[in-house]
Amino acid sequence: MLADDFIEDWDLFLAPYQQAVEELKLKLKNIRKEYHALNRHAPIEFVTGRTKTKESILEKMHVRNIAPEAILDGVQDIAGIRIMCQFVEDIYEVANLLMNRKDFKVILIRDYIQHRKPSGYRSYHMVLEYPVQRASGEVSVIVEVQIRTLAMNFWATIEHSLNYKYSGEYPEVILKRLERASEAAFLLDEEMSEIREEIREAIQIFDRR
Ligand code: 0O2
Repeated sequence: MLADDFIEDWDLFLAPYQQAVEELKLKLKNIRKEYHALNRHAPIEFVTGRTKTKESILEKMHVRNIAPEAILDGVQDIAGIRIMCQFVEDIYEVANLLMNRKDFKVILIRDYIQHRKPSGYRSYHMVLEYPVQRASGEVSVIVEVQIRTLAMNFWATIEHSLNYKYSGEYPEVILKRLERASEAAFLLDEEMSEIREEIREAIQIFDRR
């Protein structure tokens, strides 16, 4: 059986995921606002969100050999939220904040900061079970939250584009450069963490102007 037969109406299937992404984006932006209102350093720099398209869900299922019945377990990032932070320390502050929320449940954590992927990818992933209120009642959807610094995001965005270009089969020279760039992003994060108090004060002075 094909996933296309398994899911009769894709718009209907994706609607709760879209709602979850919109609601979570708003909630996270409000956390940022709250910090600013209190004149405190906001651990969230900016938030983006997207729902995977039918085509990209089908592609992931094909590449990973996921059976149609296993779509919900196999594709956990149909709804995806990305939270960008200035400092690595902010990532763990945000993770802690999310862990203590009552409006959803954190069901899985993948810390690719402590355990960098072989590709050089670093990011903190949380999988949430998020209840969405629909006209038909409550539906629980799975949302993947990626929390990263701006440097981690820069590297991941570039690597993602290159991955498409080379279909994951990088020439040796590109592979080496990506490794070096990942190390450079790591060092940049370390340097920024060292001087974060200075940077925080400077930003607060600038914001008050
Ligand atoms: P897209 O287009 O960003 O949506 P598994 O690897 O099987 O344990 P799974 O489901 O792949 O688990 O989850 P994982 O690896 O925790 O997270 C998947 C998502 O993380 C990817 O989604 C990417 O967004 C990001 N990601 C993971 N590894 C890398 C990497 O090496 N480079 C980059 N640039 N991003 C990565 P998709 O669906 O693959 O892509």
